[in-house]
Amino acid sequence: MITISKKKFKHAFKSKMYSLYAQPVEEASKDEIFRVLCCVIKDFIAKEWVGTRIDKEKAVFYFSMEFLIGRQLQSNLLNLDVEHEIEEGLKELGIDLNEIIETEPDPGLGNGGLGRLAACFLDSMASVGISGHGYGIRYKYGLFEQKFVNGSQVELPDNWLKNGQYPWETVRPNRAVVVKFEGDAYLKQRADGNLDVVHENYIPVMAMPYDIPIIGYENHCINTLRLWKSEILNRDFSEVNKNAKNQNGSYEDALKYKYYTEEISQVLYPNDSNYAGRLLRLKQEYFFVSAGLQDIIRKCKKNKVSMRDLPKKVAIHINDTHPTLCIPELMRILLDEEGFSWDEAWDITTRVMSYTNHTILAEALEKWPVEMMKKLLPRIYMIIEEIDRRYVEYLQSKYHDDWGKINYMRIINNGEVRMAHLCIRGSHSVNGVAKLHTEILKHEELKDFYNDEPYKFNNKTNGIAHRRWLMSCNKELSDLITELIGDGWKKDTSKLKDLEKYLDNKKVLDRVGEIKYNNKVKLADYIYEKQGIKVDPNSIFDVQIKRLHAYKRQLLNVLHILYLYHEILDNPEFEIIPRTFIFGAKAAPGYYLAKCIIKLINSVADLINNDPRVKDKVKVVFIENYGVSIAEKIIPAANVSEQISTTTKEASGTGNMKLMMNGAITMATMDGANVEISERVGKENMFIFGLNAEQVLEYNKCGGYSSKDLYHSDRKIKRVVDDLINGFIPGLGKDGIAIYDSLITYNDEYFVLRDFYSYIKAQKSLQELYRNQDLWNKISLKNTACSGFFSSDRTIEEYINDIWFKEGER
Ligand code: 26V
Repeated sequence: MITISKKKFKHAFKSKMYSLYAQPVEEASKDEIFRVLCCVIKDFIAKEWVGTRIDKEKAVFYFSMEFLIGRQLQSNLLNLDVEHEIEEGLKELGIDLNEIIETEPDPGLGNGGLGRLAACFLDSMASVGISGHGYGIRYKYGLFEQKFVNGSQVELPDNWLKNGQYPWETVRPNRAVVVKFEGDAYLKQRADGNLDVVHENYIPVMAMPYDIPIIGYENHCINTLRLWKSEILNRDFSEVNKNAKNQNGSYEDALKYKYYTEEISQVLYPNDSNYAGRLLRLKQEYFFVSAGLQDIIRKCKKNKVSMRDLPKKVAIHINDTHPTLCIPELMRILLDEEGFSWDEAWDITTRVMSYTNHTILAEALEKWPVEMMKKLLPRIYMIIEEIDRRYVEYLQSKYHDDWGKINYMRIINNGEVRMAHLCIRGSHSVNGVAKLHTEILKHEELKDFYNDEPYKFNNKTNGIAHRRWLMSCNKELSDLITELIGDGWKKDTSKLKDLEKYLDNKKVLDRVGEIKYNNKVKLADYIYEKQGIKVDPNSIFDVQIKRLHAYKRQLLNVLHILYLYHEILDNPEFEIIPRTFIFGAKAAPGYYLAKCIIKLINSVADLINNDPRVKDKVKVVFIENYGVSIAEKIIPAANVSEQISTTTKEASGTGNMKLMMNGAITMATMDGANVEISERVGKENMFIFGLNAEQVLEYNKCGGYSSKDLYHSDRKIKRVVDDLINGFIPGLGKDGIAIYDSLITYNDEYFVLRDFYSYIKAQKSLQELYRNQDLWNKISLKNTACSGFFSSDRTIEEYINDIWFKEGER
């Protein structure tokens, strides 16, 4: 283990301050202190950060367009087990570590669940000690910064790199590779009769790797997240220059070329549900896939791994369909550069690749126009065409003339390349991210594929890095747990179960309540400081934090708030335990309805928070710019976890797991991983409501229920819906009309009104439970005790055993 004594640390810190900034510690700004601290830590780990060790063990490469890693300082200190020494050392230098932790920028290189899951997986791969690495894009601008102006969302660029350099990264110019776009690709007959592949007049783009260390928990294992930046190719790659366009052209051409290359890693697409078929997005996808694969092949060669043995040494994971091009790119390398036959190359490729599906929303499925792909990636398109041709041949041999089925399943159809189909065909494993989601994939969305190759399909219920989401963000609770059951749970979260011994221990339950209260005070301070709203830490903190999307039904939550407001106005004696409703959510910039819902929540907040008749019994807070760092403040303070998606629509959810682990009680539909949560904690220890999966699927088959009938037949429903359009909510304006239309004119696609009463009823029972603080704290502790299953260490072990490693490979 790396050991850093306080003395050694202080010495290193002071001298690093001089070498970087030529000044003594006393003169340094917080940002400078932060940067120096990062350098000192990087120096300490330098010897142990050795790369992939592919000669000795099999390596996993996790390809993802998004890695939402969050701040690294605290997590690195924790995993290196040096937090105490460094905190004390800094204190002696007059520096408060917590303040420095807060100055770190939060790299927003992801949209939400999928990107955060990738980050938790990196943490777990390092912590269980496998050689598992991430490949992604070093976006200059991450997910936009959200501001509210008159209650509406406004997006500002997320300039996380500020002065150009992220202190945790190391650039490795000697590992740069060239990615080729456009040009002409064709087969040419050689004198001996064999075919050569020619790709000429292409546009070369340089992929520059920036490495971030991923430190395992107390285990010496340091892996790498390698993010690629796109740059112009300005060195003498003579081989490349021979073939490439734009190397000797005009000044204008040079500018165009510069723009063409640099644009690729400029900005993360802020949309996580609506696939738009943009050329730049396809460029991004091929850019990092090709760079990553060339890098892997280079590593293998350096370590004398024969290409035939690739599946024994390398597992490549495709995180949703965005890195699908891994499949044809590996085929290209094996066919064109390594001289394999098609069948050999295909066998190697499918044994290396595995794929995770993260959504069944039809609008998120990637389908690229053939013409676009042909022009941008001529050689890759030829290979996809051949994969499709052979697939059709295979399907025909099996299903004969059932062209309905064949056309439905094939990869290229109607002038589009369907990425999910390519992934399924080109991988040996296809997994969903929670039980229900996987069942829906097998029996509904992908049923033809499942019936055809059932052995490929499996479930891997998501998980979360408990080190970040409990040990770091909720130290007080973490210390209490250790005091009660020892610290074995930190490396084996199934031991959290031992907390059940204390479920009837009044003293322990009081401490659980006290810790929650302390966390609520901290959050209340943050809310006051940032948004000027006073909230009462004695009220119930009811939290819904996730991307804004119609299917996630923030609207149901706010309609319930309006319902309570009416009840209070109707009857000043209305019995209600004071509640603070806390929202955090970003809407995709082009998602109109989602933005209207943001405006609605903010307008309702304004109305209710300032109405003296409410007497502070209800407060509504929409926390601006929700992201990883803000989640770390909200989650430990939550009493209630709102997981209220339309059943079948949320593939898994991971916020639900974080909140449960921190002792929040879940209000949920039986959707995604809420099902597994209920299996672990018991239905009696959560609040379940709403249509179940069969009912939703049934309704969807027959066009839904009639929201108009329900609206006209129920006074209370009509009242809250009418609030959207009758001026009851000041400032809402036309945004209310769009929401009204989604519910009434367009027949409430997400069953908001259909589930309304069921939700209200569940909310009433929740309030009753809160009256009994002992019982509430008991259930809160029970939630933590039963949350061990949701550590991503468990998830990663399952990926290792069932997908990435065969017997003897670990
Ligand atoms: C989709 C698209 C569509 C095209 C434009 C860019 C873009 C970017 C991201 C995505 C991913 C959407 C899928 C996703 O994030 N799914 C979430 O994955 C979580 C981790 O498995 C899971 O917990 C959530 O339930 C699921 O919604």
